[in-house]
Amino acid sequence: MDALTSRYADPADVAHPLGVIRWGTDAAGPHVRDGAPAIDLHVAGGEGEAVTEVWTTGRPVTAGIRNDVAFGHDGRYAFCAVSVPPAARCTPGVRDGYLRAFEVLAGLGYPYIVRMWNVIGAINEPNADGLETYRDFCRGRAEAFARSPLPEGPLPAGTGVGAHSPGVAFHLLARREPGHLAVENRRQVPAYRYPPRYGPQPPAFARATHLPGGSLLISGTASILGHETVHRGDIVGQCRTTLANLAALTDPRTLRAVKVYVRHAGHREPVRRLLGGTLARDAAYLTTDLCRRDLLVEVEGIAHVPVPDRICTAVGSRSTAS
Ligand code: 3EB
Repeated sequence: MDALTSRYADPADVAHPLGVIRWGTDAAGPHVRDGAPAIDLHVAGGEGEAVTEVWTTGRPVTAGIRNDVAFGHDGRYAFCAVSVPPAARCTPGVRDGYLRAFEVLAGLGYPYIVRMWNVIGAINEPNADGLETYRDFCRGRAEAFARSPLPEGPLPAGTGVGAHSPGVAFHLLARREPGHLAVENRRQVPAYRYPPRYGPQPPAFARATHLPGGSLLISGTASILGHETVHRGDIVGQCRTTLANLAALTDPRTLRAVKVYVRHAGHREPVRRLLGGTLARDAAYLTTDLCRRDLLVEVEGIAHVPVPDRICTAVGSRSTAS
């Protein structure tokens, strides 16, 4: 009962929206509309790709804005959204934005972050120092986790993709109580142990989070084996490996609220043909850049796994990540 989940819907049709995300063609900072915190992300290649996602547990929500962080909470879960303006280097803004979010979550009493999404403008472009923006972002996020006022806990599941507008936007889901599990993927090295060739700070996220209500929130999953991108330049191979990576966590046919991020607009229909027979029919396909130049496709979704038996729980936590 009251499992945390999301669906593509008009927020007016959802009884108690905890957070609303427009995955669309414009960016708009965090705001509260019709009693729910919301953010607009510029990640769709056109209006035809755009979707509105609504998170809910079915419980009444209190929403507000504090310190430029839009939040909603319902006694068990909190959602919050932040945007960070464009800058020559994003580390300081990302660090400060995450620390603001952590303070709001701590103040509301939801200290356990279970899931995060980061959309990053010019993600593969160099910053003013020649460091790739995604790596610059990872440094800022790592600094924030290292200084976090929140108690130690499992790393959240994550998504890190490009945006068509400059700056960084992120949103988080957090719990009042512990009891969730961080899940890793036996086919992949934990991201927090990626070697230094991928940047000065490894990305701090788990491959999935399992919640006591049974939701399995699966991170953005790509064609990575160990820590290496496989099938460079081969969209068919990348789709196949991505599906196999998902299948190591759960049956990909059971995923809901699926998002498929595709780097090249010309790959969207081929990817839909390659994955559409397996993934949910209402999966969203979004054309946007991905965090490694050689990645062509990334997939995320939510499964319902009452007992997490087939999956491996992580050894990682914030302290092993920094
Ligand atoms: C990967 O597996 C692909 O930086 O939060 C996936 C999910 C990826 C989350 C993040 C990055 C992030 O490394 C990239």
